[in-house]
Amino acid sequence: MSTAVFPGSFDPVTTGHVDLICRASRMFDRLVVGVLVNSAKDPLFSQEERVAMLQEIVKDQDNITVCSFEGLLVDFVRQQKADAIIRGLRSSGDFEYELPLAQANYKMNQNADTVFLATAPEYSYISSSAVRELLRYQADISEYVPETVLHYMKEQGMVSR
Ligand code: COD
Repeated sequence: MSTAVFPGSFDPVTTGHVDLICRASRMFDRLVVGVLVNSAKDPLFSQEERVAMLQEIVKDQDNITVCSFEGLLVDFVRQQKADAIIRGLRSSGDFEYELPLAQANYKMNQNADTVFLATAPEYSYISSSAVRELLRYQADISEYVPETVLHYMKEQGMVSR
């Protein structure tokens, strides 16, 4: 059985992340979405909220699980008995950042290669940091986040539209 881990901060999960999750889940028998604990000093959403939103989003997809992890990614990958790490590439800037990470991870665990998926063009401008910035100005983020996240933000009074 092939298993991949899709790690990230997901603060918050975006439509770009969800596209990648769906595509990766078709490539592997099992996909584990790993939410990094303490990814930022002052996250927009707690780790429990990020996990809960992701779980709601993937609830109908049997081969996807969502877990939080702390420490080194390679240790989480070993613990999950995964064969691959999924990462998304939006631009050459992402590549510059991701390549040394993938190489360092490979050096620490040769049993799990990093697999890069090119972002679908319609999501290439989307990032969690853009969502956080737009929220500060109460701008429309409906194209940036899945309905589950938008709904949660409305409930919390974080967005008005
Ligand atoms: N479309 C498609 N993919 C996207 C989009 C989009 N619009 N936006 C983001 N993505 C991709 C990103 O490229 C990334 O691959 C993934 O989604 C997750 O993104 P983020 O921003 O939520 O998560 P990151 O990049 O902050 O995650 C960083 C890790 C948690 C993977 C990293 O910090 C880590 O591994 N930490 C553990 C410690 C460790 O092992 N460090 C490595 C030492 S060498």
